[in-house]
Amino acid sequence: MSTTQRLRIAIQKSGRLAEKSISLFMKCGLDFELHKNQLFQSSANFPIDLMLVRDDDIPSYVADGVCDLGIVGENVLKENIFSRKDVSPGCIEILSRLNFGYCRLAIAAPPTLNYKNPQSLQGLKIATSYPSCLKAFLAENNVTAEIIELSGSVEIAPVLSIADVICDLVSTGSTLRSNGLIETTTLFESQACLVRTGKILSPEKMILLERLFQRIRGVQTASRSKYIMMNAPKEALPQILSLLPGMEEPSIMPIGTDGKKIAIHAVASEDVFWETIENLKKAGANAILVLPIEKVIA
Ligand code: PRT
Ligand code: ZN
Repeated sequence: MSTTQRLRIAIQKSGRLAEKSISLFMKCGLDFELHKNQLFQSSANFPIDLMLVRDDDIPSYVADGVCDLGIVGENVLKENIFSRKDVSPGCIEILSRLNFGYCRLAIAAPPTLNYKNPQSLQGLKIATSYPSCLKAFLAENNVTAEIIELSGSVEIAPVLSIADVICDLVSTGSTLRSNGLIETTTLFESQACLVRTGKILSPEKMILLERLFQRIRGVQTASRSKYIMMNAPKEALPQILSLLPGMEEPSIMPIGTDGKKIAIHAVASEDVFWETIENLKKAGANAILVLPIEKVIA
């Protein structure tokens, strides 16, 4: 098969999204012989080549059609779109949010600043690696402030008196806490997303994209679904069904000889929490089993 009929997907080479991006494709059944320091990693059992690059470059590779797809944080995508240097909105499309790489872009300030709302930023110096997102946020709030662009270690800017406050990515919040900063307004929430180029793809590539996307959806549905089995008295069935989240068309089978007990098997489309299991037990269920699901194809 010629390379033009293989899908090329840009993913982060190393960093927070790298491992989970590869693992998503592996869960989709794709095999890769991973060669370190090689730009392209080809799948032996699906016509896909992964291109391993810095995350900041992914939006422009996808927008230009160098790659057909990419996995990138929404934060990086937004910064590229707001800056309009390499990427304009129609050149790239989010196909799916991938439920990893969660973070938020937020303003953080020293407690002495007494930050109340975005207007508190008027006339201040703000350090950030996201100047275009910050510029758009300040304009939206009619605030004039000086943006100090830094490529890393933004959190130390206030202590070095380079800036009064910062605008940075936050995940657990521990970096801010250890630098004596308080998280305030969130500009936006972010997670890793699958993006596709706005360029027209050949019919062969569209078929590959649809096959891959179906597998990704299957992996995502499976990761939040559980297979649940239990036994219960027949009369407890209505209450049991009301307790189970997103349970569709359960299989109900009589067990024993007196017709008083049933076995219930079902797929729950949401996680099954311990509280739910305790409530099922109170409703009369026993021998409750909750199993992970590997693949779901509707
Ligand atoms: O080398 P390359 O350019 O590819 O990678 P990078 O160093 O620019 O990015 P990397 O690997 O650090 O992050 C990749 C992506 O992960 C980001 O673009 C986000 O989409 C996502 N992500 C999720 C995060 C975080 N969580 C995160 N916590 N990116 C960065 N951080 C940093 C943040 O900047 C701050 O310094 O972690 C610190 C805060 O973390 P907490 O947990 O202490 O709040
Ligand atoms: Zn980067």
